[in-house]
Amino acid sequence: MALLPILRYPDPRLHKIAKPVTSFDDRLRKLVADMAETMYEAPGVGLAATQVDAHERVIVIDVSDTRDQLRVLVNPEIVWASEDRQVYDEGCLSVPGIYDGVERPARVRVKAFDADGKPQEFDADGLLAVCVQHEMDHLMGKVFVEYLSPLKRNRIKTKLVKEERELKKDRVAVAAR
Ligand code: K1U
Ligand code: ZN
Repeated sequence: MALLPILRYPDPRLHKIAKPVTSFDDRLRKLVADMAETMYEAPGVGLAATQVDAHERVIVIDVSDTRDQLRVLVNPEIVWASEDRQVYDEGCLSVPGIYDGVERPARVRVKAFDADGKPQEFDADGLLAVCVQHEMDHLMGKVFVEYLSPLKRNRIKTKLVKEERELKKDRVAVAAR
């Protein structure tokens, strides 16, 4: 298994649209295992393949307190969404340190495959519903800050670009030692 680098907003690769998985093979199982390790280490409750620069419809999620209930969603689809909506303070491993409220359907029904190609269907509410929708947005090239006002989004972009510049400077200084 391996830890994968997570793309940081505003990296343009976060806006690529992921393609459906066509082969349920060892390569897919390795991607899933590496994504799960990366999500647990971050730590996060979800991760989409887009965030690790793999543009395939693959998501890992674990919203359990015990961190032992991994869900692998390959080619996920939302087949039903409730009319009632909830606002949740979302975070994102690609937008570190930023949390803000996003309104989405409170409950969804999801169809997907696991890493072996076995079909699954389940209803989600609470954090699981939020997380599934947030990760499925990533697969469509959408980052949660796009739900915020242009003013907030631009402030976040400026902050993260500055942080990235500082991180790069630090890396150069360490390499030159
Ligand atoms: O997509 C991602 O970057 C993962 C993201 C998922 C998410 C969290 C909350 C609301 C919507 C989507 C995260 O996991 S951010 C980190 C986080 O919220 C968290 C980390 C450890 C324990 C509990 C929460
Ligand atoms: Zn995210």
